[in-house]
Amino acid sequence: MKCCIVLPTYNERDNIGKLLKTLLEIFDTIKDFDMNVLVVDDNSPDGTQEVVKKFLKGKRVSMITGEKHGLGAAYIRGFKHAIEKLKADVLFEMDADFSHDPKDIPKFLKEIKNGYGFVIGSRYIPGGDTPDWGFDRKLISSGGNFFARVIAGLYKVKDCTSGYRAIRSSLIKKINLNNLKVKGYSFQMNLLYEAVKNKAKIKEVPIIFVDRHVGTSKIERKDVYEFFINSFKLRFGK
Ligand SMILES: Nc1nc2c(ncn2[C@@H]2O[C@H](COP(=O)(O)OP(=O)(O)O)[C@@H](O)[C@H]2O)c(=O)[nH]1
Ligand SMILES: [Mg+2]
Repeated sequence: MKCCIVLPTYNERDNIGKLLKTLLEIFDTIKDFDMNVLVVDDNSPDGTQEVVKKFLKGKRVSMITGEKHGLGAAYIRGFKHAIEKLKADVLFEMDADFSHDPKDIPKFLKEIKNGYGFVIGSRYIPGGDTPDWGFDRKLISSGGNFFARVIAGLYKVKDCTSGYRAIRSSLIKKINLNNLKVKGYSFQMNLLYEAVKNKAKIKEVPIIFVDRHVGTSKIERKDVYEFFINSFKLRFGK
C-alpha cells in the first residue's frame, strides 16, 4: 500500500528541513508501506519552499504550492493531489512543527493494517497527554472538544480536533471534500463528522502532543469563531 504524509506548511522554514530528514529516516524503517510525503505550502514568505526544494530530488518527497486560504483548504488540495496524482491508499494529516512525533507513524499504520479506516492520534485517551499545556490552554482545548462531541454530536470520539491522523483514501473518496465548506481548523471536526456519517471504522491511538519549539502558531481568532459556529451548523443542519 502506498502511504502519503500530507504536510501543510505556512512559514515553517526552521522546522521543515529537520522534519523531512526525520521522516525519511523513519520511512526507511517501515517495510509494509511505500512511504511518501507531500508538502502543501501556501507560498510562505519565509522561504519554506527553498528548504523543501532541496529534498525534491528524492522520489519520496513532493510539494504543491498555492494561495493561502487556511488549513482546511490546504488539506483538501493536498488530499486530492495525493489520491489522484500520487495514487496513495493511505493519507496522514500531520503538523510540520514537531508537535506530532513522527516516531508514532508505525503505531497508526498498525491500526490501518488491522482494518481501521480513520486512525486518530488522541491526547484524551489513557497514554495521551499535553505535558506543555497549562490550565488555560487545557481548558480551551477541552472546550473545543466539548463542542465537537456534544454539540456536533461526535461523542464516541475522545479527541475530535486532533490534527494527527491516518485515513484510508477509500474513505476520503466517499466524502465530497468540496462540500466541507470550512476553511480553517474546523476542517478537522468536519472531516471527522463526514467519516462518522460514512460509517468509518474509527480508532484512537494515544499521542503526547508537545508545543512547537520553533516558529509561531498560525491559528487565528477567525478560526475559533468558525469552529464554534460550525459545531452548531453540523448539529442543526445547513
Ligand atoms: N498550507 C497551509 N498550512 C497551514 C496554514 N495554517 C497553518 N498551517 C500549517 O498547519 C500546521 C498546524 O498549524 P499550527 O500553527 O502549528 O497550529 P497549532 O498547532 O494549532 O497552533 C503547521 O504545519 C502550519 O504550518 C495555512 O493556511 N496553509
Ligand atoms: Mg502546531
